[in-house]
Amino acid sequence: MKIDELKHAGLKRWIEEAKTLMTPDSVEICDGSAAEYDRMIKITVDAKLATVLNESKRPGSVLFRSDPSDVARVEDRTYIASKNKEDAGPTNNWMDPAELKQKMRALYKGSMRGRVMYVIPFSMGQIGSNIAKIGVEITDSPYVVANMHIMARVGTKVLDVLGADGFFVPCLHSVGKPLAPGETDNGKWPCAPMADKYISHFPETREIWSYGSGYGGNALLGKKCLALRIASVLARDEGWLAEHMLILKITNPEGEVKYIAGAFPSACGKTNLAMLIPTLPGWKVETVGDDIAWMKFGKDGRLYAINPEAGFFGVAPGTNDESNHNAMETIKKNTIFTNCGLTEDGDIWWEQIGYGAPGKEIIDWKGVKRPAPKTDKSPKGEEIAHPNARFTAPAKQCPCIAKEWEDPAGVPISAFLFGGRRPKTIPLVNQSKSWIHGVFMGSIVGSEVTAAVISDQVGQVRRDPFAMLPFCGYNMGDYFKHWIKIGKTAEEKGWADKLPKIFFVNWFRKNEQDKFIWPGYGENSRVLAWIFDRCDGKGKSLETPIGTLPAAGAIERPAGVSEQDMAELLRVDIDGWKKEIEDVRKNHYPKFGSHLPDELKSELEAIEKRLEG
Ligand code: GTP
Ligand code: SPV
Ligand code: MN
Repeated sequence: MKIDELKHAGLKRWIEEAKTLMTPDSVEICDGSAAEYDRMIKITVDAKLATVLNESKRPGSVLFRSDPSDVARVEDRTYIASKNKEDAGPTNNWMDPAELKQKMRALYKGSMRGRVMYVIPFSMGQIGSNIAKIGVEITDSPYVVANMHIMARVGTKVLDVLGADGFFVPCLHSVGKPLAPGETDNGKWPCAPMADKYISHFPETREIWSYGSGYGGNALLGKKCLALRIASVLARDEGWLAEHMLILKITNPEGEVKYIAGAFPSACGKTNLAMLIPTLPGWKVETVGDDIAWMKFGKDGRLYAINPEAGFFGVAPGTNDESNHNAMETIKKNTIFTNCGLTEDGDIWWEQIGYGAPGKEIIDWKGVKRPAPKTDKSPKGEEIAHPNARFTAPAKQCPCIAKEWEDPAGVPISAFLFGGRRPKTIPLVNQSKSWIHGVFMGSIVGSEVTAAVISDQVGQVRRDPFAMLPFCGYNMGDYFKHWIKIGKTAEEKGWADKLPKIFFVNWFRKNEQDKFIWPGYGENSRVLAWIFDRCDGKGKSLETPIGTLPAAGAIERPAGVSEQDMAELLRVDIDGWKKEIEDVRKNHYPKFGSHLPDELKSELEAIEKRLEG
């Protein structure tokens, strides 16, 4: 399709502007076909950016190695450029939109020289569903085009729905590496130096401008940029929720079904929980989504969630047949791997894949030949796969995908889970006493920073409210208010009892030897079963100053967890909580100033009193 054949005048104008600014050699409008996907892969293979994997081991799959400066999201370089700084709030980087655009225009000038400019029409959510949103990404990266084919619904059919005057979010992307005449990438992942990378959002005009990175959430703009940062602003304005949440379907031995949504920060277990195989007999878990949930009230007063994505961009290391069998099945074919190891027999490998690498040598994520590890572990800093190595795979290949995963009406949510990596203090599970107590607890979630972000804070605990710290497109204090408002809306309409119940979980408590106390993964089904029962007002429980915990024996002990461990996992550590709450009062809540809702101040005082008890 040619630009002239486009029906949408605004889209046409925007493409022409981008072309004039970035001066690509040519422009291609993506149709979303399988042939197009294959062509993108061929281009990257010819440029030595991708290696085709062994067809008998990993059919239809390729491995990319990125630049060492371009291996994860870059929060320091991510901007919310609202007109007023206050609207971006204390947790986002801000710059004046006009100033930022001026800076970025200078970078974009000529940045696609020697490259093709691809125009990718995409839909987040089922094409044509009234919850879905259309975006159009302009990019000079065939890697991005191929990934977008998997992660979103792309192509001509999206343009048909967009029509002549439909709303779309313009998403501008350039890797920021123009090519001289005759130059090719020749095996070197194209990107710009760190100081020139910008992942920018203009919430008022619903625009995304990304420059200089080709990796993950920095470059696949439908995901974090549109479906969370821009969508959170739309959700605030329109009365719905755009959240960093997995969605799972759980069936108990009696055949009763519930849907649970869970927000954990990046690399804290969403994909794994969404695909879990219960160790508890008779229970079943199926996947609706593994990263993002968009939720609206249904006519019956329940919150209905859709997964706006079409694929998984999952953390590779730690994924194995035991921890996540369903993910291992999903990535058996038609998968794009990034920053994994490459074995002698042409397959991928990573730390904790469950087996040592075959053969004598392996190529690590930097492209360096190394002795093949005999076990599946490597010393810290010497990993064969980058700790944020990822797989991109179609959701429909997942053996436990729920049959309703593409239902445009969504699934009704019974429970919200919040959690993070907390070596101490936070118990295995804790139910909130009310909606507002749940919002309070969501607002104070803390977690160790993981390799999903380039940061010198990796391993340190930071507050990550609702697992949305890097993804909220507006003032986080106002975001708390929005959650409170959702509760009030339900109350006013007589739906309060239909609101999801709110729970806090922590699979990551450690003992003195720095080992996880809780086995996690499939054993998390024991906690899900208690939560399931609590949603029906069942499940033996205990009222405590921090919330409602399982009574002793209410969660059956998994093998390898001693009675003492179990008591520790469910202990209310009063002194630890006093410190936690003191930190919230002194360091966390003051950041939000006048944007902090009074309801949360009251909750803070109430928990302080209960802890003094
Ligand atoms: P993003 O895609 O970055 O949003 O991450 P995610 O929240 O989907 O995390 P994911 O499920 O990919 O897990 C990240 C890492 O945590 C992997 O290495 C997992 O093996 C590990 N992990 C997941 N669940 C558990 C658990 O229950 N216990 C322990 N100890 N580790 C877990
Ligand atoms: C995350 O960091 O939460 C991810 C990976 O899901 S990325 O798409 O890179 O944001
Ligand atoms: Mn994520």
